[in-house]
Amino acid sequence: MPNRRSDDSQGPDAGSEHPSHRPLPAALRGLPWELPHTFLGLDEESSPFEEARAVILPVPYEGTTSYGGGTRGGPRAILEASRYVELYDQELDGEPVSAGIHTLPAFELTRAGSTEAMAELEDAYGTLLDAIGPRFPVLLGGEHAVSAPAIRAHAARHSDRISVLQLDAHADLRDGYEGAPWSHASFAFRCLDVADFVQVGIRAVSAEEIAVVRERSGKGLTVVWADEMWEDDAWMDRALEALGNPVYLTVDVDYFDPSLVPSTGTPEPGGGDWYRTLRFLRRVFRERTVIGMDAVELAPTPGFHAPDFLVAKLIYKLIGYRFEEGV
Ligand SMILES: [Mn+2]
Repeated sequence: MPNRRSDDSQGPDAGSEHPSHRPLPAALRGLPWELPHTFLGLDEESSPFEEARAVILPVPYEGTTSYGGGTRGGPRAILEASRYVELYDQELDGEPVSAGIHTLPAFELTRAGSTEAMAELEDAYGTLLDAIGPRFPVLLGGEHAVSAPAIRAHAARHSDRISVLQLDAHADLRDGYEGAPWSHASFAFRCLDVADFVQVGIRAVSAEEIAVVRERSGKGLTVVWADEMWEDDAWMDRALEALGNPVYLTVDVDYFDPSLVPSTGTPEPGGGDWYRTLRFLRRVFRERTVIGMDAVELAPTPGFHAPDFLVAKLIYKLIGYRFEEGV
């Protein structure tokens, strides 16, 4: 049973069962160490790779940020916050952690340039996919550029054309941005040749991008604008109808309203809320096969951890939805 030292719900005697840090000599294991900096604070013994059905891959890459920076600190802040997420999920009436969640070390990508770094990531992520088999990969960014290599690696391993569900304030359909073809503002455009897209929550696009939307609309590209999402839930049906199978989910945290997640590089008013978003995503995980996901663009604000916690809890929720039958 996965466990962590801070979970005292098992009573005062649970101390003897607390997992210790594997690399430590036996004589040091009982000391009051802090939780490991892994997802949920799980240590190696309670979340071994072999038994995990989900793997967390931190990719603290930031190369082409255009406005506020800081996404490099995203993965660490998510892991830090995740240590305080309750393991029991009231909505699911279970502990999604029982699926097994293993946190991998972070990828440190080349600084030779964004094109080189993204080529390196596509290669490394592909190797990772081959190695993890049926496990569910969860990439923690980092800027949104990192989603393109991940999507391309998934697409290369599926004979059916994959669908990408993109939760985002921005369409990211620019053909390059500020001279960088593999920019955070271009990740979706870089994948249109290998995947269909359903974009939800969009509320900031350029004239160049709206031309792409109009040209491709209904032909592998569907946009649910943020202002369509408030009257009723009809947009959920429209998004699901457009969504193929299998699905890769990319969550740019600026999808959420900045009142919930102000800690991001390019915040836009009028974004998604918590319960409506969860309702939609639970349907997605029930009605489609989600083969991988990422959460990107969190730029933590020092001393203000609510947005970090929201992202950590969202990821835990989604892992719960992914393995719902087994919760
Ligand atoms: Mn965005």
